[in-house]
Amino acid sequence: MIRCTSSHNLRLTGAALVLMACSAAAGAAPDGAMIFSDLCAACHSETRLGGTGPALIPESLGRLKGEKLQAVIAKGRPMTQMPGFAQTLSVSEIAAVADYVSAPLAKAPVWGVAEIEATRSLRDDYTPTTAPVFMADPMNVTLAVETGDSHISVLDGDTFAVLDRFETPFAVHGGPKFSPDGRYVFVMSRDGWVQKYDIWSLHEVGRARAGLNSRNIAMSHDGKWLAVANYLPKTLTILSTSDLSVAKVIEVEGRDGTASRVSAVYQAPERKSFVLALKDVPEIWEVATDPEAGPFHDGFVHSHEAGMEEALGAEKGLFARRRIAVTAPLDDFFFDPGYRNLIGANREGETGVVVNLDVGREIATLPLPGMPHLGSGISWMRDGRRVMAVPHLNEGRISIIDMTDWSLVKRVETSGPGFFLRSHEGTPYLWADVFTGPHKGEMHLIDKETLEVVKVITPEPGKTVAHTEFTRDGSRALVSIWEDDGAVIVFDTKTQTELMRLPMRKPSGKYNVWNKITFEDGTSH
Ligand code: DHE
Repeated sequence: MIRCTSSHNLRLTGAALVLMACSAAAGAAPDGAMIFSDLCAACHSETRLGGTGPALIPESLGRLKGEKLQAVIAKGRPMTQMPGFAQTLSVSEIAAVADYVSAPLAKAPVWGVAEIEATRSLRDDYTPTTAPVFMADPMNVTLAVETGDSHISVLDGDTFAVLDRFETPFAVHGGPKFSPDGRYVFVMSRDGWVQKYDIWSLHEVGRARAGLNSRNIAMSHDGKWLAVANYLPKTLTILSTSDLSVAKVIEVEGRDGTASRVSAVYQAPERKSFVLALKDVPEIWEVATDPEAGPFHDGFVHSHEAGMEEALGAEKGLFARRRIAVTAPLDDFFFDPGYRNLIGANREGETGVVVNLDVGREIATLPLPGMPHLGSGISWMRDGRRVMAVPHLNEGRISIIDMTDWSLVKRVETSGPGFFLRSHEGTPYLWADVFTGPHKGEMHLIDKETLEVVKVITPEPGKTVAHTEFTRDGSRALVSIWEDDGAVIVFDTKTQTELMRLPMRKPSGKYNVWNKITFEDGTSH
């Protein structure tokens, strides 16, 4: 028997301890898989697909790789269950675990109807009320997502009192989606969990894991279905909003059979459909949410001859699917208010495209260099013409596009790359943040008529200040100090003075019920 002298934490099992200590003594590279199994699997699961802790696969880790990932393993994550392993593992062992979790899974995991159903749980302590359990205006309720400790604060939109603060799944991303009457809200995490919460009862209804790595969710025009765009597996999951049961899992494959991730899915209420873009294949799909829909012809083949639908594979009815070919896969997109046109961009490209959804083809290109963030696009009427504004993720400017002739009206220079843009018909300004770089604490107010920056607010120099939401009447703007010991600041939109500061844990997006369910000009999808 080899006697080893290196000291390892005694939480390791005997077999792992002997193997690791001996491999260190023999100069062999540490075994990341074995260390993972011993120290990490209890929370993140042997499959790496997540348990009480998040999934540890490249799709979920995203930009968290190399030294950054090793630092998280060494130091842990404050305010979470993730401990630091610097005292337990050597530098090379930490690197081995980081390499192990950064490697793609050997086999694509199966995540179909049965697997999703097995995760679905409805709260047995939930009893729906017949009226809101609070006095506040339910239409002015505003949710603030706190990513620092995975909670959502439910705010009274008049007094800003916290009506409830409930726990969410880890790493909520994208806008929560409200039922058309504003009573229920659905929240999605990057690990594919969908949570249903009853705002009137201030109570969670239940949750289900609709994917293993997901992008965003969309609500159908009638509030009956929730679409979940997934990266892993390459599917679109459709859940029933009533009890989160699976209505359909659609395998996402291009016309040539290539499987694809879904960049994002949005509802197109006027069209009674979901519209999604495929990330790995140059196609847009439209999926009907109307039982009377169709026949849906593929955008590739335009034949309206009677009797040709069957031969062309046209689909009818609920969840009928139509494909539209585009020049390059789209990462992100936006619609005109009538949902006739989709404005999309591929983040690597220099141009955006306008796709007319009625005729099923591209009709214009847009000059949009610099990673446009179309998911944050907003539009409004200016001088009788509708214009849209888009921030860029790697350039300090905002592009303003005329939505009638698709010309570039102006590039508004800001002090750094921004992430979110918001406005409201009750304010003459766009509120545009700077998310990265030395000016990350600056919020630009841009006049919607002159397109000039009229004011820059820096509520807390040096801290990230991002994402604005307005109250129902637009008289108040809520802005996040996007830090662990952060806050949501309430501004008077007329005077732009600070009225109040609500302490929060790394607050990200805020979402006002009224603005969302009425598709208020100036709000995101
Ligand atoms: Fe987001 C919305 C894509 C990184 C916070 N983000 C969205 C939407 C898309 C998107 C498609 C619209 C979904 C919706 O609301 O239905 N986001 C992407 C990316 O591709 C990107 C750049 C890379 C990625 O990792 O996915 C990205 N996003 C981030 C972040 O790093 C942010 C700042 C922090 C986080 O929580 O991950 C972030 N994204 C947000 C937020 C929204 C969002 C808060 C909702 C904004 C809204 O007002 O609706």
